[in-house]
Amino acid sequence: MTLPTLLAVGTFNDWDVPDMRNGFDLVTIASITDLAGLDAGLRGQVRAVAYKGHKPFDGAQMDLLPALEIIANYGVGYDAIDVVAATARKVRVTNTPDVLNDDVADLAVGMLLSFTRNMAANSAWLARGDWAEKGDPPLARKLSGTRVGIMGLGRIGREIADRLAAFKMEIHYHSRTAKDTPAGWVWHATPESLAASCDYMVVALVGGKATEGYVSASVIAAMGADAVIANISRGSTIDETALLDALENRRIRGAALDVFRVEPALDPRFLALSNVYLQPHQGSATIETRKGMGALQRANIRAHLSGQPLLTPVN
Ligand code: 8YV
Repeated sequence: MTLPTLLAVGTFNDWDVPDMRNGFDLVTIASITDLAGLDAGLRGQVRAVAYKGHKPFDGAQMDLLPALEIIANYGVGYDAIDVVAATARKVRVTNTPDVLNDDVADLAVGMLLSFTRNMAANSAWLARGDWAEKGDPPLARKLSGTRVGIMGLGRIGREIADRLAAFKMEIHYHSRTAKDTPAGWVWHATPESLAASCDYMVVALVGGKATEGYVSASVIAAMGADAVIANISRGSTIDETALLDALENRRIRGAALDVFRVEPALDPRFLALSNVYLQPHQGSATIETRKGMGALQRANIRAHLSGQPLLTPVN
């Protein structure tokens, strides 16, 4: 019996590979940009793609895989995949929602605390010997009891809000329509209204065209000079030039960012700032969650190939 050909795109963890070989003829490439270089005969066999990456996967690339039936994305955000092009080609797309909610929310809270309590600078202070030499570092700023604004109260936004509610924070949020929330959470009809009503704003929007630059220059301008922005969604959701201008000119207090418009070669202007706390896109990056994401990705592929309903379909 010939096994279905699975094309794994991206660098997977060692624990993913044995299961990708189990029942599949596995072909691997490091990046979708390597696809055209793959032998045409081999490309013609590929029925499923396990996609891990943030580079665009478009219709022209799908056309290089004439037997393609499913693209299973490793990640909840599938903005790199042209879903319209996939649907037009009757190619199913899946993602990995929910399994990473806790980790992304944990990181959002951790970044807010790290930023506002000066944890990176204080650690460096101690490591340099400044504690003994100069005494205590400059005082930090408080998180508990302040006002947070969640931009996008989807599954991850909700997990972040639930955690920050335990920090006795006043919860404000913006989404298209008001949601069913605990009493006292305040819905804002516009992103500007949210920005004007919080001390800390956490961006938890989905990525893609619809939310590109959603946190615009006018939204950033609506934030108070003492306000902090955090982003764990996609770099594309914020007007990055407007954000950099605001940070450089101290029109906002600071930013805690896990995502950037260009990754990993982020805008070097970020590196010159002292009012930021930056992470290299680590939201889902724990062993436990990455194992869960890989398992869900493969479960979707197996479901499709055995004629079962997809677990987490996108189209
Ligand atoms: C990435 C993510 O998938 O889930 C998402 O949308 O951005 C991440 O979990 C991860 O960086 C692997 O590419």
